[in-house]
Amino acid sequence: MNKFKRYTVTSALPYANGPVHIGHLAGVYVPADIYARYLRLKNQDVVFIGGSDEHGVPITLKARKEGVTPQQIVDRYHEIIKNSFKDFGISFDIYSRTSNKIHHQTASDFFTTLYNKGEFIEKTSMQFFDEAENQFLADRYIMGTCPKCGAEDAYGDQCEKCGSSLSAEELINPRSVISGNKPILKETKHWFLPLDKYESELKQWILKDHKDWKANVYGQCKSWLDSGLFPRAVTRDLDWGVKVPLEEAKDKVLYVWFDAPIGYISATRELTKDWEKYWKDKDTKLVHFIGKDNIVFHCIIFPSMLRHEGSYILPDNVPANEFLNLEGDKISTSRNWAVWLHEYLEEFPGQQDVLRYVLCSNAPETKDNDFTWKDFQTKNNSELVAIMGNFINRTMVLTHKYYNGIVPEPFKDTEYEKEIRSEIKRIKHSIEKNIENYKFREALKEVMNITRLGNKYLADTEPWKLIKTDEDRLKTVLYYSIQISAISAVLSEPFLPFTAEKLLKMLDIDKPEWDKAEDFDLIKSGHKLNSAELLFSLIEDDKIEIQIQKLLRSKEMNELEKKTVLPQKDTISYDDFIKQDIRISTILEAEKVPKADKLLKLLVDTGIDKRTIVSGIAKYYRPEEIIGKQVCVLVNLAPRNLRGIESNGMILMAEDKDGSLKFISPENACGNGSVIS
Ligand code: B3M
Ligand code: ZN
Repeated sequence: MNKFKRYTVTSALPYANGPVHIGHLAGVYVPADIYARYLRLKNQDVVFIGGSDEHGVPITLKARKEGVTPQQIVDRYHEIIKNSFKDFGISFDIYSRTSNKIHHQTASDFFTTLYNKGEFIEKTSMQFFDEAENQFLADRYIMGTCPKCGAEDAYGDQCEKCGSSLSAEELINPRSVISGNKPILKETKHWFLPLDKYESELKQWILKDHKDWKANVYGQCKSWLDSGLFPRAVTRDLDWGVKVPLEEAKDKVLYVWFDAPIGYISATRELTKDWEKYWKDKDTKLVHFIGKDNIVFHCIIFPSMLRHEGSYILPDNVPANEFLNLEGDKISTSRNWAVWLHEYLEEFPGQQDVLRYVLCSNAPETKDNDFTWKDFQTKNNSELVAIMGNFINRTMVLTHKYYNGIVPEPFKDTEYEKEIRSEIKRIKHSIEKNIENYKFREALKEVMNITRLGNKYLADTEPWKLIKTDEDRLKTVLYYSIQISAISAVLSEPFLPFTAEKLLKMLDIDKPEWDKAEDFDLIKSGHKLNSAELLFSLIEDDKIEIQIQKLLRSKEMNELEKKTVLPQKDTISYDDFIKQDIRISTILEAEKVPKADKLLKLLVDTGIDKRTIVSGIAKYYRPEEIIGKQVCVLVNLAPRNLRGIESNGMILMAEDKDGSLKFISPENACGNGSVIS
């Protein structure tokens, strides 16, 4: 790791059109935070950059849907996202936003430099245009049938069903997302980055020089490069975004994927006057943490921009993760199939590290993975509580019990202590190697091995027996257990920062340096420990059940949305229709039918007479709430016998999508017996 003098660590800028969920966390922010925290503990010069992506069609579409301005949307979600990251312990050095002035300036200048160097191709072409709305339909403003898989709701840039990346002209039956209209084609001019011209340098840089990249990243790049690159438009006919700094393009903005990655640079400028060394010095290691859907932008397009601007370094690595699913299903904002960070923080206060732990140990590093609430509970109860929490607690309690919390003087090391020293050294080295190779799951496993080792040590040496038989040995065992506790506080910090802090407080020491965390003298004999506190607590079934129920409700709502209206029945004649005699009637009495939980027995005034009707509405109405209500009654239906009661007619009901029944009542009171026709 000594090849580099400093580190610039970026994490994808989330669109400020919704809150952050566990998929974002597991894919990007948890690994990036572990990496940045580790580097800081190693005394490296590091900036960890984050911010909201506030441009692009996802923002304007959301604003349109809610009838507010794009600025209102980004203001709202930027706050939510920023606060939830902070409360979750994502240790950004800056969390900025792309609507900032400094960003508009930086992105605009970047474009100008490329423009002045003659990098762009200018091209006039026909693009979809919504005549009624007087607007070009860029990216997600256009939908249609996917030419690859036939899905009817593919966007102009991508089909979410099959994952193909598309261009708008390929869509079958294109329609405007704004009006639903069939678009026309209209001429417009745009500026393109000639990726085809960069193909061979990209092939060299990625396929030859970066064989070290993760297999999923390398593989995706290879398939892009193998199928040939094309010029890519970096301007759009939209009014929300960074204005194109050209007189002839006053009504156009930069493509969101042109300006967003420049946001990393703008944020660094905002953070420090010394920003250039983090972006322009070849002794700086630039690492982008992203999700797999962002690979092409960070491995092909942005590096091409950086290289041809001329003054910037290129990323050393782009450790993209695959996707995290939730309870076996793809996480989806529109279907509300997600665990939202801001909600988790409210519902599990003080338990940030449990989620950090579960997301890291389950991170989709090499393939898509699944988050389940049951697994969350198990990982907490049988790993965090039973291994780490248990060891620390036993060590604290024993030291308080036998030595009033004062760290004893060790007597003499045996073979066992020598083994512990070398095992801790091995673990520490393995954590380092794994973090530096972006294998955070493996690293976390090793972190747990520290206290696993501690537990075994206590079980093997049995201090509770030693107190009677061999106090010298007892002192040695407790001394070592305390050192193991301190070592685990340091080495777990990147993963479990809240726990590490709590543990250091219990041990009453300042955070030791990473490199010291293999010495067994982080805490001196004679030092007094603070009182013991539990590091983790058991998560009971009912807490998990609440979360599962919450997801089930989402699922039900989605099913309902999906249910379509029944098709129309066969045509009937007017004569058929007027055979039905339907009258406005008032319910006079209502009572439950014994032993029939669906039925109510009603007495209704039909205007013609007062009669009894048995109706299957008991699940939807209580008897006392419907007395006096006016309803529609089919009065000439042949009498039927229901549970021994003769029913003379039928109350007309509307059946909702979920199967529930609702009365059809006149808008204003009507005379009983009024005919419905
Ligand atoms: N906002 C896309 C995303 O959230 C985009 C990332 C920008 S990183 C410069 O997937
Ligand atoms: Zn498709």
